[in-house]
Amino acid sequence: MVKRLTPIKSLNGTIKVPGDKSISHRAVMFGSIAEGTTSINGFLTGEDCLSTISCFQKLGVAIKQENEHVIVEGKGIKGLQPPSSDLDVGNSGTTIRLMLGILANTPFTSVLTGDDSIAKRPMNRVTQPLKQMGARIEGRDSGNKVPLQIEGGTAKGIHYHSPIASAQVKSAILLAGLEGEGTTSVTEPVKSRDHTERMLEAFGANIKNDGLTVSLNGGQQLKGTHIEVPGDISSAAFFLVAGAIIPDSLITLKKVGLNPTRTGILDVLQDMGAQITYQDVNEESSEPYGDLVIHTSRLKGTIIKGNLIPRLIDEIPIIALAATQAEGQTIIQDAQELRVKETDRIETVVNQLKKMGADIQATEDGMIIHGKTPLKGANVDSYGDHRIGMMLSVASCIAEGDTFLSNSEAVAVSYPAFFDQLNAITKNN
Ligand code: SPQ
Repeated sequence: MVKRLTPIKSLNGTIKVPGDKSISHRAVMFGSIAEGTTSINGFLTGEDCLSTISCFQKLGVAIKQENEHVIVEGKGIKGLQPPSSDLDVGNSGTTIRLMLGILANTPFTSVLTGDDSIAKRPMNRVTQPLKQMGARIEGRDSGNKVPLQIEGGTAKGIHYHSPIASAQVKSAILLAGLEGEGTTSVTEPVKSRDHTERMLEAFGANIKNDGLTVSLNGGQQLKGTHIEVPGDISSAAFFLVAGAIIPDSLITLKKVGLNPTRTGILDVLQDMGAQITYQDVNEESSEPYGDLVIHTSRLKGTIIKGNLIPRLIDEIPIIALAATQAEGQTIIQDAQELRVKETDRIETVVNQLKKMGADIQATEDGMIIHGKTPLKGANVDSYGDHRIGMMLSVASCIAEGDTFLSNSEAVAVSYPAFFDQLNAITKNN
């Protein structure tokens, strides 16, 4: 769908961002292999998380979803049944990679497929270690691409030294180890988001954290629990940047997840000069959260690299837009993982923002942006990538003239109410 987007004067109001995508996926998955009932509040009803529900329903799990409330009736991993048709993960990398870890311990064969974007994304980052643990996995490109066929058994514990900082890799291996034999450890080069570790503990598992290494013993039975999903900071990011770069704006974002492995965007925006205030922060719950207030701010360029990258990897498209409105140069490096997301996010960000007049160049592992440049309306494309679609929509707010966004429907992958919420706080007089 092509959506016409018009410039706006300011944004003013309060937004309850949707539930965290990473946490919503995990709540359904862990509830499905736990024993007993799991209730989930604040579940993200985006397409990706609905794909997770439908895959586990196909595996025989009783799951009832009503808007943001989900009830999962888990019967342990042994309660999973052979699926009668392919497990379609849609656009969701998290669904396929974590599910592969779970299926490494099921004594039946499953076939996993996804959309055109998933068909391009590398799976050997999880299939290789899972094969080392004993799973039999076949697929296109030697088990690197979907469709993938997996036959599990009892996974054997390994100590895996991951070449990349990836929560999906870490989680897939830990999930395989949890239901397998012996001790499983994952060591990462830089710490990735730790929702799996936190939530496994909430489900009663014993996890050992030692610097960059996470370990667990096999044969631990999860017990159903209640999960409150905080707002997704990756979704809040679009309004944080919108609030900073659109004149005369003031936005309050309610109950945003503030897990330190995800808050790199706040550190970077503050470093760039954004005025952000925290209110009602709750650090006691297993996933911290709080309200964020952002005002229009004068931004300056910055350097984003190293350990910071995994803490803001999904926010780089919208940070790049912020950088076009910042004085001076912004350099983003060490972010080569962007090339294997829903699109090659280095190429799509650079190509689409260039069409709107940005001074931005791609590098091997990031981009260089010079600001501040006025943006102009253009024909742009999300290429089916939700985060690119939302970034371009925020860009259109400050552009001169109308913007036409192709494949705008992609935003529903993680933020179905994005356009409605943007319209609700738009002030044009
Ligand atoms: O699930 P998917 O498609 O991989 O989604 C993305 C996103 O932008 O929403 C990445 F494209 O988020 C990943 C994130 O980049 C979600 C995730 C998780 O929930 O574990 C971890 C990150 O990926 P990775 O490869 O670094 O583990």
